Amino acid sequence: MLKLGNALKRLFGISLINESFWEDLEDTLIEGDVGPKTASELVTATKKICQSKGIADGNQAKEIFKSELYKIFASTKPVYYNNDAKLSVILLLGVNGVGKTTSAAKLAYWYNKQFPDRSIIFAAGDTFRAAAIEQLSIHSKKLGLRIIAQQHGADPGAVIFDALQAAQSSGNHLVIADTAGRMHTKQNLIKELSKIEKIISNETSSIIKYLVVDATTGANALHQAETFHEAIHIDSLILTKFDSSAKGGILITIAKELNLIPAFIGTGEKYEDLQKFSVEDYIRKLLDE
Ligand SMILES: Nc1nc2c(ncn2[C@@H]2O[C@H](COP(=O)(O)OP(=O)(O)OP(=O)(O)O)[C@@H](O)[C@H]2O)c(=O)[nH]1
Ligand SMILES: [Mg+2]
Repeated sequence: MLKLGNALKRLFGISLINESFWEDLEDTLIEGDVGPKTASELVTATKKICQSKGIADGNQAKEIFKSELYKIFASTKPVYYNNDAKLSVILLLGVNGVGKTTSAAKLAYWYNKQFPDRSIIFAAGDTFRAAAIEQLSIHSKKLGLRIIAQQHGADPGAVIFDALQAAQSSGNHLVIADTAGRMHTKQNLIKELSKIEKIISNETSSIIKYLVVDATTGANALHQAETFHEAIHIDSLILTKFDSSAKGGILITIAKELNLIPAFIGTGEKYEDLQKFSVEDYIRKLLDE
């Protein structure tokens, strides 16, 4: 499934480690979208332990490497909707085309199955792109869920405010809010997100901010996560397009640098193509399967 995994398994498959092994490992990690700094630190730490323990066998080195990987993920914790609060909001954020709207629909499908007695509505918070409202409306029809929308160009904060009012008066429990794809370099757009968050926090403290990140964008995904996290504190990621084309290493770097991991991964375009992210599964696929 993951290109990085294939390369790592091949590399650790050797019986005797030589000096070029460590260079190859670092190159492999970087090629698999692990950032250069993280790759270098991982290799240095693994090499040091292997040398101190006199390990020269690929398979044993793999186990040391694995425990170094686990250390990176040890303090990360994904955030999920739980049905405790009377009203909760999931806000989907991210740059253009990463899969926010699709993920909004997949999440609605997911939580509808998990908590059938909780009612979900959509807020069409992407008022910037002309077709965005229609795109979410189509999902809402297919899923049989209500959508709160205004016209193209309306204030997204006002749409989300409307959705919160509608949810409160109809007794809905979860508002899943789409937003416009923001260029992460535009500070003014990111400031706008703080305004949306303020509107939500006036109504409920149960808000989950998911940054949607495209797994195929590589190093740029770290930059996106850094910028959004600094601007508006992200709770977890949704890593989309984590199917055949993804190299898979970027989430190691994001976990190490920002202490953020995916709550969910998207593995295709259908509603069912959303899975909870599991560190154990990820590391197993990377090194063992
Ligand atoms: N293979 C694959 N494709 C995906 C996944 N998630 C989304 N897509 C596709 O990516 C494209 C963009 O998805 P959207 O949900 O429209 O992305 P967006 O972030 O809302 O885009 P903007 O609103 O334009 O910023 C669509 O063709 C989706 O079908 C995924 O997990 N895997
Ligand atoms: Mg969209």
